[in-house]
Amino acid sequence: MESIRNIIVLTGAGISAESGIDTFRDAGGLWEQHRVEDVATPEGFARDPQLVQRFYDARREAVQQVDPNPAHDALALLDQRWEGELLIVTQNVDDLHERAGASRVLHMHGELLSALCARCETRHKWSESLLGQPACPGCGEKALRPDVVWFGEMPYQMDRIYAALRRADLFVSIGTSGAVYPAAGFVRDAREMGAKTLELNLERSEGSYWFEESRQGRASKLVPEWVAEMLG
Ligand code: BJW
Repeated sequence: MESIRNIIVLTGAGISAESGIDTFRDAGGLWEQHRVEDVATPEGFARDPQLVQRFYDARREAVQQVDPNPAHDALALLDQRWEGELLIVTQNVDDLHERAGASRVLHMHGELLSALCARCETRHKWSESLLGQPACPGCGEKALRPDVVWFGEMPYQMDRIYAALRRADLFVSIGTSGAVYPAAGFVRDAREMGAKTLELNLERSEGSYWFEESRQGRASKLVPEWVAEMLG
């Protein structure tokens, strides 16, 4: 541990599962309930905006009813105590890392509690429904969409993520299936750039063989254990 100063943590839906938020690809997950092409692509939104707005309205409402779990709490503690560099890159669109008290958080797939104006491209904090086509507070156009990254769109702040990967001594992946790029490729990038790699997941992920170490179990158990090791 002594050689580790800069840490990059990637989180996915599995870290929020024990807070009561559905994952995507587990049994009963969101992609069993909805067709990805319909609700998570720009083409699906163009075809049926109301369907997509309803899908995200329901999730925006649900996320405001749940609380962070011990895995979010442990990462927030690491954020508060770790003196080296730390970046928590989350694929999650919930705000549970922040509500647990973490501040070094980057939402690469956007945020449920934000709306993006398709006209003026401004992002606005948003906790209400988008179904009734409210006007953009910036430009006044009725062009607000969920501020999330759909398939075929560029995730947020990739330059900042790759810069952190280049500096990282340790890359830790938590609760993600490794099915979606570019996040699924970060482990390879991190290894090539010399970082140690660790996976914490309920089961081995699709890219598990790329990690030097993989621990299986619930995030609410594995993450506090790992953070305790790091903080000694
Ligand atoms: C627990 C647990 C517990 C459960 N404790 N663990 C062919 C090859 C390569 C790439 C492509 C390709 N064809 C197309 C692409 C690109 C495409 C892609 O990856 N497609 C794949 C299907 C192959 N990617 C894109 O289009 C991305 N953009 C892009 O590539 O731009 C170009 C570019 C080029 C070069 C550099 C950079 C960019 C955009 C992807 C956008 C993804 N969007 C979504 C929706 C966001 C909004 C929303 O929430 O609705 O993001 S899809 C969905 O998947 C969501 C998630 O963030 C993402 C990842 O899911 P995650 O988090 O891994 O969840 P699950 O459910 O899959 O896994 C949960 C895991 O937790 C499981 O392993 C469980 O076991 C575990 N678990 N309970 C611990 N208690």
